[in-house]
This record gives sequence, C-alpha cells and structure tokens, in this order.
Amino acid sequence: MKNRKYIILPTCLILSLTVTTGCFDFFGFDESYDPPLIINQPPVISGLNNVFLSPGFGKYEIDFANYVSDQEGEIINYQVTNSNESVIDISLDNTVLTISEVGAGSSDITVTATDGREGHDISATFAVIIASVLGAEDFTGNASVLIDFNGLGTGSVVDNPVPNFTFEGLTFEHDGTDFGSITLENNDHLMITHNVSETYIWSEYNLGGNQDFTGKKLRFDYSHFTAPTLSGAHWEDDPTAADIQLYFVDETWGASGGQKQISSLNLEYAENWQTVEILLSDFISLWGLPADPSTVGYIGIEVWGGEQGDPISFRIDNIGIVD
Ligand SMILES: [Ca+2]
Ligand SMILES: [Ca+2]
Repeated sequence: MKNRKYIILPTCLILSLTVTTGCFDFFGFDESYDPPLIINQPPVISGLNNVFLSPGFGKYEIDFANYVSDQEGEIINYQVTNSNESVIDISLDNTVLTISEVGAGSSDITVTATDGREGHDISATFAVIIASVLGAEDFTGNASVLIDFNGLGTGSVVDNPVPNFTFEGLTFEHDGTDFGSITLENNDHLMITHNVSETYIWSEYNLGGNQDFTGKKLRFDYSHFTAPTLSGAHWEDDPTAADIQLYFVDETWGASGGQKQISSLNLEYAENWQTVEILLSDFISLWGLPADPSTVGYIGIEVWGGEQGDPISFRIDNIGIVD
C-alpha cells in the first residue's frame, strides 16, 4: 500500500505546491516518517460574551488581550466595528476598547484580530445591550387627574408636547445658558434636569376650569432623583436657593393656591420607582392665597437652582390628583 503514494499524484500537489493537511491525509504521512510540522496559526478569540449595561454607565472598557491569544505569541492587531451609533460610540487604544454610552438599545461590536499573516484575520461579534429605564407601572387607582406620559414619544417636550401641560425655562440673570432639559423618556415618563443657579423651570397642567379636590391627594412616582442640598427657600427670596415646588392654583391665579416643597419630603435617590402621595389639605399657602383644594384650576411643578456639576435631576411619572 505504501507504494501508492509514489504512483498516484494527488490533485492538490498537481494544482499547487502548497502542502495542505488534506494532502498529508491522502499520503498517509504520519509521525513515524516525519517530525510534526508546526504551522503558524491565526489568533484565537474566546470568551467574548454579550455585555449588559445599565443606563448612566458612561464608559466601559474591554481589554482584548484578555480574550485573544496566538499560538506563536505574535503581536496582534485589532480592528473594530460598531453596528449602532445611536446606542454606543467606540474607540480603540492598542488592545483596549472603550465603549461610550449614547442611548438605550443594542449594538453589535465585531472585533477582527490578526497576527499579520495572510488569511489570519479572525473575527468575533458580541452585543452591547443598554437597558432602558422603564416608566413606573401605570396607576390603577381612582384618579381625578392623571398624567402618565404614555404614548407621547421620546425627546424634548418642545418637540413632543404633553397635552394641556406646558413647560417654561425662564431666566433670572440667566445670560442664555442652557438650563438643562425636560424630556419625554421611552414613550412613558418625563425626565427633568435643571442645572443653572438663579433660574427656574415652571410647568402647569391646565384642568380646563376649577375642580373640587377636597379630601384628595396629589400623587406622583419618581426615580433617579438627585439634587444638591435643597434649601427650602424660594429663589425669589434667595437667588442661590435650590428646590422643587408642587403647587395648585385656581383658574384665575388669584383666589386659591397651595404649595409643597420637595425639600420637606426628603426624597432619596432610587433606581426603582417610588410613589409619593400628599394630601392637598397639607399644602401651605402659595403667594399668600388660601390653600383651598375645592378650587383648583391648575397643578404643576416648579424647579429652581442646581449647578452644571450638581444638577437637580429626576424622572417622574403618573402625576395627578387621586382619592
Ligand atoms: Ca500566529
Ligand atoms: Ca408612564
């Protein structure tokens, strides 16, 4: 049988001088005739799994040196691609990939490693998934008024108005600086960020006429609440003050008004949604008016203060008047 290898030329030798593993198999060469031939191998990528990140992570690094090896220990060069720039940006510094947050969703990163030899480009793809912050569960109790922000889109309230709910970022020695943002998030809740001292955001929800809310509560859900130390003072009295005020007022803005400052509620940061309910009878006078919940034409939120590096920022959902 051994003579056959000298008689029958395999196709692979006729076509090419390249000796392939297939030819070895054909000839029946084995270790009893030749020392093992060490063939330079391409790099191997292993252990690169999908990455799940929470919103707000900022930057995340992956060192490919921990996942890629080369039999000969050759220098590996990398290339990376990113399938979805609305979710992440990526940059590569030697072996280290830096992933920068852009938005919620999923993006595929493909890394190609090579030892520089022809045909030795090896690729692997993994997904980076950034979770969405979901809105609070829908309120199912008995509500006289409820603003749930559902189905209104995502983005600035300038582009995505909330029916009957208006927002103003006004200025006090403001000098044109961006005050922050008021955005609809994930088609289901609102996010407010205020980051300029001596300015305020005013919002008002028009009830379309006075309503009697005697015995009822103002309620809302919040999450991701962060703020500088709230002062309990109003910005008009103390321009450096920082606080948030919930209020109601009658339709003429002159007969009845009540307010409650969030500094008195001791809200704390939480990723999960928290519910707050306050009896309207616990509101105190707004603008010297009687805090009379039987005559309510508008409800709203006023936010003032905060700094660029220390903003008032929170998510809010299901704000309304309930039993
Ligand atoms: Ca190699
Ligand atoms: Ca909602």
